Amino acid sequence: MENVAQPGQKSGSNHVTKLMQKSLQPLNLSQEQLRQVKGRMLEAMERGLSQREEGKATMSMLPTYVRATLDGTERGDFLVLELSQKQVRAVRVQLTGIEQQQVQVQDHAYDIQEKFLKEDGKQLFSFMAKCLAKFLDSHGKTQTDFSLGFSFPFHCHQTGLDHSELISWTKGFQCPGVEGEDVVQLLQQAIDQHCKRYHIRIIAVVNDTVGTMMSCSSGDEPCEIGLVVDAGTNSCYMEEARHVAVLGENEGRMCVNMEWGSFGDDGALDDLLTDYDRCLDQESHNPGKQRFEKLISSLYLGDVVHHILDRLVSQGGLSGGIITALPTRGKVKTCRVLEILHEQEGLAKAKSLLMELGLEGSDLDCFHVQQVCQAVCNRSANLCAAGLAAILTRIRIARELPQLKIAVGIDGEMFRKQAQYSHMLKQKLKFLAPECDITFVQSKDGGGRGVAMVTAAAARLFAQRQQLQSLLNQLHMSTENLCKVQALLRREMELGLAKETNVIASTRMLPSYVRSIPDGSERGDFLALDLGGTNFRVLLVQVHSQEQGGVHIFSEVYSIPPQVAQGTGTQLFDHIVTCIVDFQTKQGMMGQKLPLGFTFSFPCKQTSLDQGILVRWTKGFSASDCVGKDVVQLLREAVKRQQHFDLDVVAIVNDTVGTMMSCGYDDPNCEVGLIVGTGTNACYMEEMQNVGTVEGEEGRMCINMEWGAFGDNGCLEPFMTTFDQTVDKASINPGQQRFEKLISGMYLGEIVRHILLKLAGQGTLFRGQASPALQTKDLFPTKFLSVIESDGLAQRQVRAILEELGLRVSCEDGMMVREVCQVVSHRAAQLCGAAVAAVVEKIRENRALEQLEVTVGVDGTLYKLHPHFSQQVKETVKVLAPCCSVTFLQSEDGSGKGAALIAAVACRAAQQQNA
Ligand code: 0WK
Ligand code: BGC
Ligand code: BGC
Repeated sequence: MENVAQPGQKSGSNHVTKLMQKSLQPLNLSQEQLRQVKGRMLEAMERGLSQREEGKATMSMLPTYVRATLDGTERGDFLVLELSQKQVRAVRVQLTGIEQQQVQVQDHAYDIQEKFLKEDGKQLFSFMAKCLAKFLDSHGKTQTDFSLGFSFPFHCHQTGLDHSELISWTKGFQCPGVEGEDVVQLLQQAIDQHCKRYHIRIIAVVNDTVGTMMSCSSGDEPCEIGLVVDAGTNSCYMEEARHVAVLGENEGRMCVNMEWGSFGDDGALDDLLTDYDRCLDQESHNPGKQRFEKLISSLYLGDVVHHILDRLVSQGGLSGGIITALPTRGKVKTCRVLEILHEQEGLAKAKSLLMELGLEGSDLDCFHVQQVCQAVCNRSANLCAAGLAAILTRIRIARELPQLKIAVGIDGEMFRKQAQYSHMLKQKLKFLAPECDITFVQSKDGGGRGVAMVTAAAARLFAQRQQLQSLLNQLHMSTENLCKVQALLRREMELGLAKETNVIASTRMLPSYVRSIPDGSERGDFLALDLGGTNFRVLLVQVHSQEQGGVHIFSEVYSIPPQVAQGTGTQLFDHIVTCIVDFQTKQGMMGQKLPLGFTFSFPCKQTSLDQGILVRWTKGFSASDCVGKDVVQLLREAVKRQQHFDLDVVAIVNDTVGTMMSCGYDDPNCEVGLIVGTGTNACYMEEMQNVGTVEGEEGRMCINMEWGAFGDNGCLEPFMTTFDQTVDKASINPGQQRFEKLISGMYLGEIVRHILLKLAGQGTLFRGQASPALQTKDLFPTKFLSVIESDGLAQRQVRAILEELGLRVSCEDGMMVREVCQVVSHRAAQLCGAAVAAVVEKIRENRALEQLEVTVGVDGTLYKLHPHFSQQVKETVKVLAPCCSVTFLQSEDGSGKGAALIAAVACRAAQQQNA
């Protein structure tokens, strides 16, 4: 073999050139190979993002809980502790300025002794805390209370901005006792121990790529990608939150830490790896791991060069083949490699390196060494470009953009020391991501400033959460308080039932004169009216035997315009009769005089089934000349005013009673009626001997509790918040229906609105701007809560709803509004549950039962349509009435059917009496 040098023997230049080509060719990746790397990176990103459980994909694609780039409102004084391979840097960042945000940075770096990379992790964290104490003693004189951001450039599983578990060390760090631990806790413990003179709270832990992205962002040019090529390499970018499966969100964007260093750990790059890479990997302290990092980052490039030179020497490719092997590994530092690439001094640097390696090194050798270094760096830059191209393409496609203009924050030794590096990247990207116009923004002072920005945003979010929590705590109902409410209602029930105290009771416990639930023998056609809920309904109810199909209902919904509900009694009842005439006409029933059951959902004092004196209006009704009047009479008078028309009103029932009867028709266990809709109320079957306001001791009677008025005597004041007071004062019946105003649909939206006003007023929400829309009474119909709280509703839909109401809403605002709705409706459900518990416990005690089985017939839009309300009521009843097993049966046909059944029972009773 022509002029091949044997060990110790000189070799020809042609042979050396060939050897050089052969040695460097595998490093020279073709455009096609790079495009394949880009394609494989895209697949690995998709696998990492779509993983439902952590750690299954090689590239973890970890959520960082950094959601938004900055909005420039951040202000304050923040500390950053930044750990890197060789140093710990303490940074103090002051964000000031009225309009424009000004940033002032002070910092100091402390070298890390090699031992700290391998000794017990606690040592390392103590060392960091001691550096911080030293820094503060020299910088933080005046202030002692700090929020701190921790820049921790390692593979971590984050579950929040301030909670991060180390998955694996890289870059030569091997400290035991840290992997699997929450690094925020480890550092906080060290800081509490070594920085006793200060009160420092870690509120954010950030990967260095995220710090880089944030520190390179400016108000008008947000960076959306962070790229670090340093001892290690990695990238992060703003991904659509809906693509990050582990989050389960589908709104906004979140910064994802790719941990691309581990790309290829599943063999995806094996076809590109050279023997040098395999040797290097085998010799590393984490073989098989961080394959991409070992091809790109500065911790390894020197070793790659060393292996190539070693191979060249062993094959006679350097210093004429005299030396057969190079000294052990680690001699060639990457910083030397980068110096060798220096246009002017590079060859001289190569010479001194060869000298150090014990080689003479001719000029040609120096040139070859430079070629080796260039090839290794080129490959690093090319592979980095392929990775970056994958990110750019993914962002462009996710945002459905033909062209993408984007800024990339860059940092790390390769960028700082090798000006060519970002230039090589740009060149390659022209080919690998031609549709992208990229601006590289070099991080001025490492990620420190960026970490401070994240910390500032975290501090703002934290303060907002504190303010929100402290406000919402007022609405929190402990079980102890719920028991108190239950006991207070029980006492009011007793007061209401007793003849002597009925007038002072806030819950009037009104006898309904309904003594039993239907027994299925009812028959006939009945007319029913259902007034007092969201809609006014007129119904024809045909009651047949089960064989003949049971109950048939024909109904029509009519509206009660506010001007009628708040007009005169005459107008209201004339409107009712007009609707009945319209219904009968449509049903071809004109001239028929069917028995009528009138569901009238307002407190009426009854002395018989067909007579009810209106005690007060509720739920926004206020028609004049009705209170204190028999509403059946008012209806009959309206009928009289209507020519050629007549009605046979045989029963007036409350909607709770109608609902109980309607459900009782299917479930004989149904002895409680519950309404949670526009208003709220309940009724139940009470023992006659306990009903002091009605003569007779035998049997039972259904009592309309009118629990909406519970607390009108002030007994619920301890549970009232300022928001409840405000809603009550602004209502058309201040001081009345206090319990109803804590629970029912007519008021929940207003409670929410007043809370949002307060939060906006204190700057927690809507950037402190309470828009005119928010000042509008009844801006939030209660159905708004049901929608906002529904599971799986994308935040963007929440924001859309709020924006439709004329509010400017950030992502955080949307989340806080949802939380306010959840707390307000949860309290309502718990209070409703406490009241139901009081009723079923009363029935159980009435019957001296160990265990009571009872069904509650329920109706009302809030109970039926709110996504969580009914479940929360059930859970509360379970806790407060453990000896009662309560079934909640939703009424399908409304209380109109119940009113018709009561009319049927009344007619049957009348027939039997006349028989
Ligand atoms: C439907 C019933 C009606 C009751 C209403 C209450 O048929 O009697 O008043 O539910 O719910 P709301 O319509 O007030 O939500
Ligand atoms: C770590 C990353 C880090 C990168 C750059 C890698 O070894 O796993 O978390 O961002 O180095 O410092
Ligand atoms: C009324 C009750 C009614 C309840 C539910 C309350 O405002 O006072 O009579 O049952 O609303 O509709």
